[in-house]
Amino acid sequence: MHLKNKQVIVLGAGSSGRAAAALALREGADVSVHDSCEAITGMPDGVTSVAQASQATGESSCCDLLVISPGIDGESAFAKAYAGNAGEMIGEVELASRFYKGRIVAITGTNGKTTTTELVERILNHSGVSCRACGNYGIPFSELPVMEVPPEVAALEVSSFQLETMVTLHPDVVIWLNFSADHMDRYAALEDYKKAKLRVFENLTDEDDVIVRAGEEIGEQVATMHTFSTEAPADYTLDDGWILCRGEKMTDLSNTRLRGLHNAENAMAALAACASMGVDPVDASEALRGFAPPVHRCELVRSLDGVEFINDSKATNLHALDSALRSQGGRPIVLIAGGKEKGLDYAELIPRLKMTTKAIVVFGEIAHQLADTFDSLSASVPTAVVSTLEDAVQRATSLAEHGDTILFSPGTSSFDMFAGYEDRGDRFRCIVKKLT
Ligand code: UMA
Repeated sequence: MHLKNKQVIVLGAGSSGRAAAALALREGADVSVHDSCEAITGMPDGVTSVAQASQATGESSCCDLLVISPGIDGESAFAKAYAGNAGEMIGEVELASRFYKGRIVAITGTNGKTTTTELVERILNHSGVSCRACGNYGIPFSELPVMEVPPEVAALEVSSFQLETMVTLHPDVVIWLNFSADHMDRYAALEDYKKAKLRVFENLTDEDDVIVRAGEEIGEQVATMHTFSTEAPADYTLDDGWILCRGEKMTDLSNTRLRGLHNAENAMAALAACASMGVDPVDASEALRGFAPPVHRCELVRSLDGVEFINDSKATNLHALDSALRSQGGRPIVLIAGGKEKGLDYAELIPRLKMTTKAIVVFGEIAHQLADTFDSLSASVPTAVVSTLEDAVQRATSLAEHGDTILFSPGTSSFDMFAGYEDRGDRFRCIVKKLT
């Protein structure tokens, strides 16, 4: 793709917009960044900033290439106003892929993407192949092609939002971890969310590899398939704490800090992807020693009077909440859940809640809705409604006894009360650390 002297509009002045603008500028384009916010800061010199952009601004703008940020819905009137006068509309990840010359391991799924992305990055770097985590997690993908020495491999976490606007993106390896409902505030139907995610396979050939959880419905693929599962027959399986590759012992998970079945599957997926990239299995297993999962994902904050406080603020959907409930080693759970309304039906978790929790504390925009949903549990599992996270921690602490776990796993987004899941998890950690 040649951008010299082309008019490029980048829609969205967040981290991906900034990186896309810098890349287009480096390629010699005439770049402007438009955003509906009050004021735009931090853009590279030479980029024109257009703040308070609206549908009307879009209708009166024109460009050769429109690069849209993942947080902006391509179907919104705002985006469509710009797209109507653009030669081509693509996303930031697609733009980066047109200039990045290395190999790509694309990681998608509803949950576990970030841990798996970190694992792929760690294993490859340990094995002497330079790799950088980027995309939905880590740095924006567009930062890679402008590096003085770009890494040989991009461990590219891709969200459905980023895949919606891909055209030619062609990963060498795709990891598909799992699929369940999420982002129902952006998609009209679950099928639309899945359709966006499935686009990751669109340009694969028989020279590529797909790593997929056994039983996932991803359709026919021309690439070579490798399966993993802790429950079903697969190429990578779990036996007595060991990851087996086609029946042969490969990695002893007790040498790592990865806990829970979901993390075993994340490790299997990363090992399989790295094997496809030619990494020796012994090197790969060594790289996992001492690996600590990223914060906000079933993170043990502290133990106080025999009660464990777990921060799982990253659980922004029900699949993640379900995984957390399954991963507490049988300790009775006092669950703290709730947050922004995003169209998820917590009723599907009732059987699991009945088995694993002793009390539930709900807060946030959907607190009362959740209390109604959990009403049928009230005989065995009482639900308390509170208004702040501080109150939620206090109430959960008063309900927990020695040997219990207080699990903060909201099951939905944080934007009703916080700047993001990190902010929400940091607040939880801070409140818990102050408990006496
Ligand atoms: N904006 C408008 N008009 C609108 C809507 C938004 O101008 O109608 C502007 C906002 O004012 C803001 C910008 O668009 O300035 C935000 O763009 P963005 O949300 O795409 O934010 P970025 O900072 O570029 O972050 C994005 C990803 N965000 C989303 O997908 C929502 C980040 O994923 C990603 O890390 C980053 O690019 C780098 O690639 C975050 C995320 O929450 C972590 N992802 C979702 C998730 O994991 O569930 C998919």
